[in-house]
Amino acid sequence: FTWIISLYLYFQLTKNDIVANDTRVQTEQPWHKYNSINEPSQKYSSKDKSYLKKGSSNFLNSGKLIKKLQPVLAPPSHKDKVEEELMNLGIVRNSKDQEIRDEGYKTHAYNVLVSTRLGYNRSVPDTRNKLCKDVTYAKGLPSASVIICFYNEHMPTLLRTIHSVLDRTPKHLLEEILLIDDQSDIPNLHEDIDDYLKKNNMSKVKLLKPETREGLIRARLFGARRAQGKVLVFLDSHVEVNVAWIEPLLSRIAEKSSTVVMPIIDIINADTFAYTSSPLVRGGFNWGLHFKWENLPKGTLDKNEDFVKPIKSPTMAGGLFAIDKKYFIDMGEYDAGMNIWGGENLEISFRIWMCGGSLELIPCSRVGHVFRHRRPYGSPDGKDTMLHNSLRVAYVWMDDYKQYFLNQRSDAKNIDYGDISSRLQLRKELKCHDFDWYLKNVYPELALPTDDEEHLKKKMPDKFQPWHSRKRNYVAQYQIRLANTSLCVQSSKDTKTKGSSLILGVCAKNKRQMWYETDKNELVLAQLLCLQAGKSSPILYKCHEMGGNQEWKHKGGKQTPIYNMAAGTCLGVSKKAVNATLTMKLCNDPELSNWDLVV
Ligand code: UD2
Ligand code: MN
Repeated sequence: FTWIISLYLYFQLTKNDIVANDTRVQTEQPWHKYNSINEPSQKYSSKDKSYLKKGSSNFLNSGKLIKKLQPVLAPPSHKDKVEEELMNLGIVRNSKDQEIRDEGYKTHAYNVLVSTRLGYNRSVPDTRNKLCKDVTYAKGLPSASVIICFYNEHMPTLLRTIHSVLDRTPKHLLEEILLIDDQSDIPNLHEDIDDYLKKNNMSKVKLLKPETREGLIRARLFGARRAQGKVLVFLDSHVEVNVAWIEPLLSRIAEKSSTVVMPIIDIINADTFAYTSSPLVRGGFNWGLHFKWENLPKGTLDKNEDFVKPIKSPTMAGGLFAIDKKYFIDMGEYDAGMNIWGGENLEISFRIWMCGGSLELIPCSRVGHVFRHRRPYGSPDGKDTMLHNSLRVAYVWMDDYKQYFLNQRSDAKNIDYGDISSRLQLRKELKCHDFDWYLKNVYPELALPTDDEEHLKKKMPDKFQPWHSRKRNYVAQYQIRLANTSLCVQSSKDTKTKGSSLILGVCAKNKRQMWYETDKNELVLAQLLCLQAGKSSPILYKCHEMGGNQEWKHKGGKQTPIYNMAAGTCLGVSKKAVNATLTMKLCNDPELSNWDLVV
């Protein structure tokens, strides 16, 4: 009993720690539930906005608008609680928080304030198809060495990666975790990790460091060559593995050692650390040799059981996969002539398929990965290693088809891609199929570039997010009026100009002041552009549907703060005046950051 009491007290204390100094949050939690002004005691679940959704698009199309945020009497769901907790974790309470957050975005390109406050052992939603729960795996699966390379990773995020593996991998299947510190230059990072592992007796985790910065490809080789397990599992250093993630991977390799298998990569939002399920998509590429996600061929998921069966994939994203150790060695490991980042995923994909193996996605294995908006590091010599590495892929594996790549990359002409003779030799020794065979047998869906596409060869987005649905569901429409004034938030220009700032204007029923809220908590002006939190002020921007800086929470009704999930701050103004510019502020100034939603 005392144990329960102390646990309870502990939670209360840590909770207070999180919300200390923020009286508003203490008194008004949970504030992402809609509290109607008429019925102050009622709770409305943000999740259950489906009631507003019903027929809402028809509603809008017919010119009528939803008049009111209607109440729903549903207890907060588990998902609501998780959302609420993530929201609290993101709150910027003072300038110190702001500093940590800004510095974190610079060094790591994600929200370290949230990540730090999350701690090392959070649970994640089980995103597997429910049929996965009924699958049983043979006894005596091979053991795995999990290899995690990192360069300047944020320590709490890395530790959560490690703990998730330790917590969710059966002991007998985990030989070791090899942590390869690729010469990180954040002061004390290496020592701090080392201390942590020692203090917590984490002897299964071995921290190693090559003599020079190798880049992720040679750092993985460094780890693989020291691994004791029968299977190698590669992971990025900012992931969280899901329940029973490793069994289906090992089981498939045990059946056939020349299958290389991948989990489905779920999405950990870089701004909020929300963990969400990814759709079943497979890996492809384009002629710029950029990896991309694509829909499965028609018919792949016809029957229920197809959702638990391995799915063939022409390529891998690169970060997360399992491979039989002996097969990895026999196959020529990785191309050690590749530097820092990029291209190795297509190289190993082509090689596996062309030289007799196969590459599969395992839907019952899921691992979340933090998808960042940019890569926060470069190469030591400042060169584009992706291009260098892609040239090696093209010249070793693509035969005449490499011309399509070269046509797209006029900047590739004078790049020295190094000596590839040993890789060509490998291809010969392994008696691999040619690239034409690969295209015809593994990836017949890939179209050859047409003249049209030549024109589209402009800069490819660096991105490789699993895509998101484009359908937008509006759940409410209102003006946003500064409380106790007659001033409303409006675009500084028209409603169409990307990047426009927002200002206060005298409230008037025109479209520059008409905000449409979506079921993803976006605020869309005149159904065109999304309100997006910037560093110090919000702007109008193309809706990216990724939540984060376009995700806004409020209580509805009158006198509500409008909180941004990524920024951890609220929508505000510096003064009550026409033309005053909207800013992002700490959420503790009701005079200048409380709003009435006027329907
Ligand atoms: C994707 C892959 C990544 C890799 C890359 C192409 C996923 C989820 N991620 O990019 O694994 O295949 O495409 O090369 O599929 N690192 C080092 N040394 C370095 C640079 C990076 O150890 O010099 C580490 C880094 O800390 C991270 C991993 O390598 O753990 C991958 O790097 P990333 O997360 O920046 O790559 P990502 O996910 O954008
Ligand atoms: Mn990554």
